Amino acid sequence: MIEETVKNIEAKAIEEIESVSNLEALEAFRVKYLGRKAQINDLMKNLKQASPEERPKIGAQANVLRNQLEEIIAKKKTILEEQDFALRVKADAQDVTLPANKIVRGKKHPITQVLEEMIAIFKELGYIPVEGPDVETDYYNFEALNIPKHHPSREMQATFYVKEGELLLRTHTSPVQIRVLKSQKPPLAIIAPGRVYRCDADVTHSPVFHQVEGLIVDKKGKVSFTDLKGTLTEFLHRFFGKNKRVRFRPSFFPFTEPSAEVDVECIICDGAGCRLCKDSGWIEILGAGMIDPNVLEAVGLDPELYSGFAFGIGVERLAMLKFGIDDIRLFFTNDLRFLKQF
Ligand code: 2U9
Repeated sequence: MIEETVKNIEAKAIEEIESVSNLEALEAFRVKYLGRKAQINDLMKNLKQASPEERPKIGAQANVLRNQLEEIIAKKKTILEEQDFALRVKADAQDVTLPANKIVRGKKHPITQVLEEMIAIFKELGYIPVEGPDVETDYYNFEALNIPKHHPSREMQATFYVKEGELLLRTHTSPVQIRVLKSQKPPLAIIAPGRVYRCDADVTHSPVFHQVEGLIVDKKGKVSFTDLKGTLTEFLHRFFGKNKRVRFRPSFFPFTEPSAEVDVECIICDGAGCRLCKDSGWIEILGAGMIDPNVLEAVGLDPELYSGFAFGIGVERLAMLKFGIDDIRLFFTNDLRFLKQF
């Protein structure tokens, strides 16, 4: 009778364990066969009614059954846990051969690129970059540079005034150099890169643009006009290539005497003549000259003891020539279709 019940429980359990397919179902199985309300417990209750001779037999059989059920459950648990682990590994798997997400990289603005290249060249030639304020006084921007009030040359540089006749947006970076000359003793070789402002706007003029100006001052006789020619020719050769011819023409600036304008062989037609160079074969690229004695006096240097040269270069103009751009406004409208090309 008891033996039969044990066999039945065993058979049912073996049959049922087959369809247990996950750990929750296994727990339900355990509760059903070994929990408080399990049939195996009824067997133990029957023990009380059994005769003293039969009791050990029943007890032993119940224990064998309990051990058997525990073993079945433990085996199944191992199988299910392995299955579970395999499934999770599969679900978490990363395909390391997939291509990585494309990294969108920003680029430097073409003006920044050209500015940095110019600064690098002048640094190699021994010049030290200096900076100064965008808002300047009339004195530093004009007076000290030999451009007195009401002088016609002020009209060459249509000025944005912050306070009429007193404060203005610098029209060139020359005031930076005036500040250095007033505070440091020569010998000095500096460049002043930065933004400048002029009330002017068309395809070749922007109200905000960039300049690199430069200046060298030493004891009189140390730097000559020949040094100026050599320095600027070297700069242009490094920037545009050694094959480009360079020429110097006499010119006038209030802050230099004598003065020159410098042309480079046309970048587009290589000197043959085209629309850009107006069939001349040459492109005007920068201005320069020996520092005017009046400017040296203004910063407290005796023109009998000191001399030097200075130059001014428009960065946008160089960038337009380098990249073949015919409208300066493209640099300032921030159209990504334009900017992405550099
Ligand atoms: C000091 C003394 C002299 C700077 C100079 C030029 C000639 C010049 C133009 C180039 C293109 C301006 O950007 S542009 O339109 N500049 O031609 N600039 S000499 O002379 C100085 C500067 C500072 C103390």
